[in-house]
Amino acid sequence: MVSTLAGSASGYTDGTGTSAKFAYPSGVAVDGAGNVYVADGSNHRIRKITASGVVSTLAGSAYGYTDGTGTSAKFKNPYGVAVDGAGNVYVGDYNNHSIRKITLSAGSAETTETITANVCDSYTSPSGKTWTTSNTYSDTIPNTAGCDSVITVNLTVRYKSSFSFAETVYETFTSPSGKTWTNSGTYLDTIPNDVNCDSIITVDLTVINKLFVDTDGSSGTGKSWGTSMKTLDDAIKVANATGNHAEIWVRKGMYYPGGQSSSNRDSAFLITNPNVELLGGFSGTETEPGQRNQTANPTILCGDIGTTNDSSDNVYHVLIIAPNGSDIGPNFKLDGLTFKNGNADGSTKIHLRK
Ligand SMILES: [Ca+2]
Repeated sequence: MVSTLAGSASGYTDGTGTSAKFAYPSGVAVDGAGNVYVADGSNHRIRKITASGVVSTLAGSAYGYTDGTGTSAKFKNPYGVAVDGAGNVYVGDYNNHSIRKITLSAGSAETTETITANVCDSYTSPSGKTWTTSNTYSDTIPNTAGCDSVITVNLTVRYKSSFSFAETVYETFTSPSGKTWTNSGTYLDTIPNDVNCDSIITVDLTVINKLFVDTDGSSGTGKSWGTSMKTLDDAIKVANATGNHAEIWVRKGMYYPGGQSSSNRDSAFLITNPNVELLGGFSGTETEPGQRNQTANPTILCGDIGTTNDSSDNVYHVLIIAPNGSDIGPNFKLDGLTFKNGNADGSTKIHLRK
């Protein structure tokens, strides 16, 4: 049965188990307490692995030759390693052509290191302590030689969770996991994370799909009466682009395809979205279509472009409904609108204005 005590990809990282990295480790040796010493060749360091898999750097730093303590010492591609009964470590220092000796200073903390851990729900430290909340912890790992290791654990704990929230959006909602919904409803979604600590969310979704148009208003985004769009052309363009059920609420006033000053007789309000509700007769304060007084607030779609009261330059068609490749949908509706002054006196086929 083979298992991995420590290490993963090539690199240099102290840590626990497979979160630690080595670069071409060669010799290994084990002391009486179960600590493993590794000649970490291409990192030019001697690494120590405790019996519970915590990897630290015993000695060495950059490529070189320096005697000293801990990381102030330097090796060149250490290759072999051995440990005696007193805990002294001997290193075959390959490219320094020398045998190096590492003595342990008894009586003081042997190693101090920091572990960063991201876990799901709980974390068990090398000494057996279990923590369930994110924090910075200190832990002491005793060993039989009395040379304790003191570790600092920067712990981030994430929890398997489920939670609900209500969301009101315009047209579409993209969930944290990337799903997109375009209709009101209650949806379940699973958000995975990098420590396999999934969150299950329930979204109570309200999708608003109204566009507000007011020829006397400002050129807004159309999401409310206060931010209405100025032209019906723009609102229809937005509704056509989605293909979703969209209501266009048009305040009282005169609306000309392409604008009153246009000279293009082929201009028309062109609806290609088969699920549009085009509603007129609003005063600009309503929250429900049933509140309209269409007689008092006429919404007029007018083809009298160019010279006013001269029909010879008017548009051929005020409104064209041409859903792309389908019939109109169940939501399609025209209501509360007055059409006038189209002049279909042309002799050719309809030219659709896109
Ligand atoms: Ca005219």
